[in-house]
Amino acid sequence: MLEGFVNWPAEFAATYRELGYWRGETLGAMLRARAERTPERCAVVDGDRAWTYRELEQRSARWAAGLRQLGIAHGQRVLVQLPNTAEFLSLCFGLFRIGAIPVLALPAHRVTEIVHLTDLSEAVAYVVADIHFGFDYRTLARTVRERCPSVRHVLVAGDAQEFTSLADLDAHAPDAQETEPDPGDVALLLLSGGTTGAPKLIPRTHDDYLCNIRLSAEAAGFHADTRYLVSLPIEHNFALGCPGALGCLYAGGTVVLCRDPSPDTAFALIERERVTATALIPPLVLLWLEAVEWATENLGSLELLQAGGARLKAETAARVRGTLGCTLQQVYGMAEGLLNFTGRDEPDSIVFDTQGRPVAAHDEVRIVDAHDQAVADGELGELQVRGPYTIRGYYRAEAHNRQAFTSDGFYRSGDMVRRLPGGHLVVEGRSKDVINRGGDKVPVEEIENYLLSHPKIRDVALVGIPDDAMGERTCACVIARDAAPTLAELNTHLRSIGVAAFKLLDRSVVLEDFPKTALGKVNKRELAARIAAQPRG
Ligand code: J2J
Repeated sequence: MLEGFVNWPAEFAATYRELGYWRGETLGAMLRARAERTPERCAVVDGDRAWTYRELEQRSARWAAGLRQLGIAHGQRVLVQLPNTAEFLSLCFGLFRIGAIPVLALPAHRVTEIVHLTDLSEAVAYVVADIHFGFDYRTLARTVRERCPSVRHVLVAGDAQEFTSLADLDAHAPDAQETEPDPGDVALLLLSGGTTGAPKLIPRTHDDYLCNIRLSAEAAGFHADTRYLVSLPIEHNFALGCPGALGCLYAGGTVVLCRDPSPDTAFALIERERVTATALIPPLVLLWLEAVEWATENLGSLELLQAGGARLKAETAARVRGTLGCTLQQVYGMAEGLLNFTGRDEPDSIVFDTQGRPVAAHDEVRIVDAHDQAVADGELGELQVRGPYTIRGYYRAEAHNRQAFTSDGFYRSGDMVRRLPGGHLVVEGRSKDVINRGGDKVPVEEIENYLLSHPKIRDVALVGIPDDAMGERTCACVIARDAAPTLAELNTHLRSIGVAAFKLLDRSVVLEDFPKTALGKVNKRELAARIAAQPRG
């Protein structure tokens, strides 16, 4: 058992097995079974390359052998930061086969996040692309090598320079005798978007993640003819397993990889590859709806658009069928587990105005007040959940887990929701200090701490300002020491620390003091309302 992993209590595990949520299968075995059933079907399309199920399976077997040759063993962690490429899949399945654990970072992450995740997971290897969107990840890898003693190997997709080429893994003959991990073992570590402070890691087991994948593939109606476009970063839970790329492989369909979700790139792929389904965050839904007006590509193959990550406006939801010609499915999910989907056949009032219902009958969702007491249906409260694919604790985060989970094992989501009589949930807001910038989660405390190290800042409060396109944007409210810092100065400071671009500030204002609550804390609600009412200067 991986140290730092919080397992489900034995009686819950037994129930989940008995009820068929956990089926004792590993992710590697899932792919093998598909490759045996339909070896010649196309599993993955990446640019001009297309791999059948047999090819993906065989490649992952060779890569598993290559990874083992490097000394990477069962239970060890490997930090993976790749763009949406076929290599991501052969690497992850190679790691799954030997029981090594991919830690999934986003391509947008920079040195601060990567060093933190590497140290937290004590990753033995770091896998990157050479250059993606003008950024040279080998530079980042050099810093990680210097600062993180656990990292023994850097593997690079493309021009490896002084590092090991990922393509070299392909030269190995598969091991005759592989030892399968246990289905109850941790299969992967996902990144949390929703916690306060430094990013946390979310351990998902083979059993629980396959349950997540299967239930979401069913809810999305995936089948062998599904052609799923990976528009969002594949490392994100939504694009990876809800149902995402893995759910598409589970259903025996074809995964089409898209390097970026711009309409230019994505529409061309939808036409060329006859894509049937994809998933987007709300600002991209808006962008695609606008772009359709002038697009010349034929998007007629698209049957299903999933939208999630942040609240989709009902008016936007209502435009999807008429403009893109496909069914909309709202998805309210979290990397910690719980998934809610609207049904493909549900009435517009549900699909436009709610964020769906839990996908498992044994998702135990309770909506509570500030004292953890259940509120009546229809009342606003915090969503807490436990269930067959919801974690019982973050990885190596004992102190944080005591706050983030209740004593009876419910995850405190921090989401403020309302439950309608039919069980559908409406997400109204958040009790946690995280700004949801169109699906990208900005951890407030982390950014405030970085800003406090700026010499011109005496005090700072980061607030979310409502925004039509993004849902929220960030605004730093600053009390200056003397001369006021400009927005550009603050962002230069954040950049020099090395944070993901989506965490840079959209706006800054300088104030004399902050409004306070009765308890003397900064009243962020009032602060945000004041800023929102101010014209931009
Ligand atoms: C409002 N808020 C939402 C929605 C997530 C599918 C879809 C999204 C994620 C995800 C995911 C929302 N409306 N439709 O993992 O599998 C906010 C909530 C939630 C947090 C989780 C998936 N869908 N949210 O966004 O782990 O606040 O996962 O708790 O990144 O996003 O963030 P994350």
